[in-house]
Amino acid sequence: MALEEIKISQAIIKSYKDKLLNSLVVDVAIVGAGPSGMCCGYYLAKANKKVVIFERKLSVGGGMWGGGIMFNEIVVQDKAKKILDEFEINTKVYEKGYYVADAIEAVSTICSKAVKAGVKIFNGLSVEDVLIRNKRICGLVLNWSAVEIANLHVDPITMRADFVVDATGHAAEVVHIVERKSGIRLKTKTGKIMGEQSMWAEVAEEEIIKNSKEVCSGLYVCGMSANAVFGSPRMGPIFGGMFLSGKKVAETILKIMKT
Ligand code: 48F
Repeated sequence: MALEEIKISQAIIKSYKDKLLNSLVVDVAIVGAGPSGMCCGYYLAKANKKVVIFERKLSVGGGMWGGGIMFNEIVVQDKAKKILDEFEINTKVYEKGYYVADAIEAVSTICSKAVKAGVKIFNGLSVEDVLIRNKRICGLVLNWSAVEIANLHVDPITMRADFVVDATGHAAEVVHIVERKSGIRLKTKTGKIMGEQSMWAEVAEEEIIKNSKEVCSGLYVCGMSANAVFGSPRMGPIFGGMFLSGKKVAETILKIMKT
């Protein structure tokens, strides 16, 4: 049978169109496919929720591919090792309480498990704004990253979600948009984004768990975004907090959905 280029194009266009149309109204929309966002998505999808992740880059994985200074190994502590075990990611004991894993195995496995659990990941799409109704964040405004990079004057599209998660890492981009445009008081001590503090792994890994929560009605933060918004330190290439944080936000949202 001869392969027809037009059929190949039709197959891609039709199936992407269906996937996108089916993702315009969801339970949870996550911005950023780094370790925390993918982990959050996995636990939500495992509980049969409709979840999408929008990722600016072509690649998922955020800051995890490069471990520390591009030595592609990650470190996790006791509490988080259980999550890596659940994902069936190999770990080795480095010293008591310190485990190492291959960064490539970690990114690719978490992504695969998340997608197989039902998460739809849209790469190459950037979130440039939010929908706010009655002071609740209830959707996202999307454009191709290529449009953003080329600075083209092209209007975006929108999607709705019952819950939105900012998993954009150090930049906390979604919360910045809300702060800049809405005047909504955030649930931080100051009511504003408090800003990330200098590196202190132990404190950062403790605080990220309590910071992983709702920051204003409808909008949750997980991963490094949580510490940036609530004024906690960064932690460097220990990734346990990222997984635990994504899981905590998923569990929090699931609990609210049940009530
Ligand atoms: O930065 P990132 O990996 O966030 P994370 O899950 O993990 C942080 C760690 O990688 C590391 C660390 C660990 O100790 O400190 O930094 O908190 O992934 C964030 C993802 O969000 C995407 C970005 O390309 C990256 O892949 N992203 C950021 N802004 C947007 C976005 C946006 N506006 N729209 C779509 N994607």
